[in-house]
Amino acid sequence: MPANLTPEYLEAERQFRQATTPEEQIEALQRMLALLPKHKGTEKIQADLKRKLAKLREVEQTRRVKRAGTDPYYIPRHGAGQVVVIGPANAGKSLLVSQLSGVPLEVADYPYTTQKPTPVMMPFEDLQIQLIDTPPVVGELEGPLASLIRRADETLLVLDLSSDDCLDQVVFLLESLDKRRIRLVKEARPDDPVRTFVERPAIIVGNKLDQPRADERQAVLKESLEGGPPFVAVSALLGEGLVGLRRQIFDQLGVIRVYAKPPGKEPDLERPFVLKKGATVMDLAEAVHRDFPDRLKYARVWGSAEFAGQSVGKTFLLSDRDIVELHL
Ligand SMILES: Nc1nc2c(ncn2[C@@H]2O[C@H](COP(=O)(O)OP(=O)(O)OP(=O)(O)O)[C@@H](O)[C@H]2O)c(=O)[nH]1
Ligand SMILES: [Mg+2]
Repeated sequence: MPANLTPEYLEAERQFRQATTPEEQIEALQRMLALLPKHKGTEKIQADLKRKLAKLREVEQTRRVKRAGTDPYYIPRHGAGQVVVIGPANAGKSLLVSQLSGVPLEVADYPYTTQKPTPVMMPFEDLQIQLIDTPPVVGELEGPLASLIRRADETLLVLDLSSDDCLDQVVFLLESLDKRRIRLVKEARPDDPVRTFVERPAIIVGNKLDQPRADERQAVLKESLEGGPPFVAVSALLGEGLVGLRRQIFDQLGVIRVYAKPPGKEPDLERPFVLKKGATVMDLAEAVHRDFPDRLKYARVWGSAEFAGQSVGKTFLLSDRDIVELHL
């Protein structure tokens, strides 16, 4: 029986052959599997794809375990989320990350100051968010950095508003990301093997707002990025715009903080549970203890509920900063 492979499938197959990293290979295989017409005639191809996928995942898994600690581009996630900071040379990435985190980093007015990805923690209210400073993107985006961006929760793309090149730079960078099948967006949809792209929430940061004509350039940039990720102009040097940027970084992560309150006791406001936006009382129960979901009867919520301490069911949608008492 003929397999009747679609053009989309053949395109995914081409992507598989051209993939340069195991992550890209896995992604292309997943897409091939999703796009493969499922009938008697394709059973052998299906089995073959599944075998290849299982093999690659295994290789990738051992590679990760081995590389943790030795591969500078493999950085375990810490805190409420992982945010990778990319951009052209000298844009001020390191100074910005340093200002946001309070951790001194090497900053200099020549390119390639930063040689390898450097993770630091940025305090935000009662949370810590991981920021990763990276070496500049010069020319095409390289595989390891692309993989880092895919694994991370969010990307900050930093541009230099003191340079007339900033618009060309962002266009070029977004194109290089496109070639690696990554799209930076305002609100990312979950990864779907049928789609050729992965989406990652991002913020485009125009830095060096203190420089002459930076204002004009930021206006142009803002207009041309309309419909894409949010744009924020800052001066890392003067600390201008950084309060808003921190908030924006948190907002783009798509997480909420929830405080658990044992019945009859005060809530633990020191250690929020970090959950995905859209999480329910049930998701919190799972995060608190693996026995809780089965035993959960109802919850009381302070914050987003209609009135303080309102009793709600398991599917109640939680909001940032809710205080929740789980009743078993
Ligand atoms: N005027 C001004 N200068 C800045 C600002 N941010 C960074 N700089 C300067 O720009 C130069 C480059 O800063 P870095 O933070 O090293 O830039 P980078 O993007 O990390 O550079 P690479 O690591 O080489 O990619 C330094 O001289 C900084 O002092 C800013 O907001 N305003
Ligand atoms: Mg740097």
